[in-house]
Amino acid sequence: MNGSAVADFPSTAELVEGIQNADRARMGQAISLVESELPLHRKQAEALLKELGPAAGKSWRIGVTGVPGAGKSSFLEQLGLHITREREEKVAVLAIDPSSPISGGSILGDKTRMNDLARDPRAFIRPSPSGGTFGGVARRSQEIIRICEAAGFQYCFIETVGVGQSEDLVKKLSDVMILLMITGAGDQLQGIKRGIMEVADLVLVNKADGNNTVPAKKTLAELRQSAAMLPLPAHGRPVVSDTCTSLDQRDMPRIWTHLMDHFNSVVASGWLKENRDTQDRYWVRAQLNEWVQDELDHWLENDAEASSLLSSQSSKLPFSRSAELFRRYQRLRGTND
Ligand SMILES: Nc1nc2c(ncn2[C@@H]2O[C@H](COP(=O)(O)OP(=O)(O)OP(=O)(O)O)[C@@H](O)[C@H]2O)c(=O)[nH]1
Ligand SMILES: [Mg+2]
Repeated sequence: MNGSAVADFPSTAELVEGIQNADRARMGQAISLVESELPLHRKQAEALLKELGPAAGKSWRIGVTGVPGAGKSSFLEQLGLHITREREEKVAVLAIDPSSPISGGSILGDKTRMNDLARDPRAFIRPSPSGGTFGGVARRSQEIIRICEAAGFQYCFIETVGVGQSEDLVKKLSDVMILLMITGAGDQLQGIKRGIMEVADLVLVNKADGNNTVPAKKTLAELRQSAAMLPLPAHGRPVVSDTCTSLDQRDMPRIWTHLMDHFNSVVASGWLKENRDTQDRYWVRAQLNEWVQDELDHWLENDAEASSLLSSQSSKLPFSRSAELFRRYQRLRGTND
């Protein structure tokens, strides 16, 4: 782009039109726009999302988590193909990766393991960027989901990449969480007792095929015993568990029924709407926190008095220095706005 540091995007109207036609290239540009941290882009992103607003919010959002190698990508490929081919509906898959340096390698793997789905005209796959400490996809997932919804994708799957904090994030983006498990992982059952099941609405013991069919059923039975001792999830519906294989489509109609039963129940109880409102409040605060933090950092680095107080060699205690900085910052906020 003429060597300029600011990448230019098509006009908001062009992006809106492209998204409404589910044009992959335009969707990609719109996602890059909302991921951008430049203030100029933020303004355009705000305008774009406002335009998309009325059409957005109409998909089911489904989080998929599980230890590395549990088969999340393979499962999404099969369930995704079930939706696009059998049901003739549209599917978006996003990967969330808050710890990119560790799991960057699996991103490429994800691409290869969703080969057929990636080529399907009814599917849109957005892998997580492989750099950065808190990937753009994670930071702007809410907005990316809205772009997919405005493009008519009825189902947005969000795959966690890596373990740990990503479950929490994905839970805050999803209406329903699927936990994929595998046999022979005793520590996973320990994990269940410690609370990993608390994030899950549907638990599937994957790879229940060939020689592993019987062990998978045994794992399912153990899992049900453990689950029976756990408190009910917030929506009040007991966790559903089953086995499945992600080698092909054979189990997908059954899994689909589990999912739809869940949606019917949480829509009827009013929980889904309530949960989305709670999630929206969380994301508003998270976004605000991020901007205020950026502003504060900018001030600390660029205001001469602030940076000298920060790096003060004086005998003042850190607590007093922060208190003074905070008073100055408040004064600044009071006079500048
Ligand atoms: N036999 C069998 N193998 C499976 C099944 N699902 C996945 N696999 C295999 O398990 C390996 C890991 O599968 P992935 O789908 O990449 O697992 P993942 O959970 O997405 O892995 P990460 O993204 O790296 O965390 C691959 O070699 C798959 O072919 C299954 O249902 N049955
Ligand atoms: Mg994967």
